[in-house]
Amino acid sequence: MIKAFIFDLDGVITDTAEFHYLAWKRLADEEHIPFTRADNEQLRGVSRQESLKRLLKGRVISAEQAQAWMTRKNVYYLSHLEQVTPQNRLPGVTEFIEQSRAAGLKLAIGSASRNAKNVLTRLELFDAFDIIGDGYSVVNTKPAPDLFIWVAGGLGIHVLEGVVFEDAEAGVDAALAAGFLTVGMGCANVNHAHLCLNDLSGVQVKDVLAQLSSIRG
Ligand code: B16
Ligand code: MG
Repeated sequence: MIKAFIFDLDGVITDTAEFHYLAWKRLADEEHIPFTRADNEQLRGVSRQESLKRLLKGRVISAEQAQAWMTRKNVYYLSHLEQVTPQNRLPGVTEFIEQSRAAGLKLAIGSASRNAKNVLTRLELFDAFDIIGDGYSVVNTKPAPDLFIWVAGGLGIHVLEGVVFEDAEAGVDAALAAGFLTVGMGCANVNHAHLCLNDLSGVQVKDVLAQLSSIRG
């Protein structure tokens, strides 16, 4: 029986990928490292540290320099976050959360971001979830299953009782490795999920539950 929905944040509840791009791009330009929007797609859902590693494409920098660059990128990112309001919730999110609550489901966030609580506060959704797993919750980040298992523990559910909504390949990989049912959002990089939705606009919770329940039988 499905008891909980666990949502990734960036790409599912809101879209901060553009802000991540602008922040990494500024850093890359300052350091004369080529970085394109296509490169940015490879950073979806992975941690800040892994993002830097992918941006560097084999270039070697010291641990101190890496730390300083990540801090600088985050300062740039935070300056973009200042413009985030509830208007930045993705289509259908508000209604889908309300429907899920009305259906008696537990709700959680499972995000790789260390800024997740800040973003949720700006979206006025901090109190909408029973538990928030973020970039501080576990050591091993997506695609490792650890974060979603941590969230399931906090919710008091078995992994077989949860559904993870994810927009990133690494996120669906993590949820599948943990044993959850998965909904791929945006469909581009997530066609290995059990179900795929373009967005949550007009989506009925009862239909999602019916389709996923039929998969597990
Ligand atoms: P931060 P999600 C992820 O959020 C982003 O998709 C990814 O691009 C970013 O590198 C990661 O958070 C870490 O973010 O620098 O804020 O800690 O999709 O897992 O909600
Ligand atoms: Mg995401």
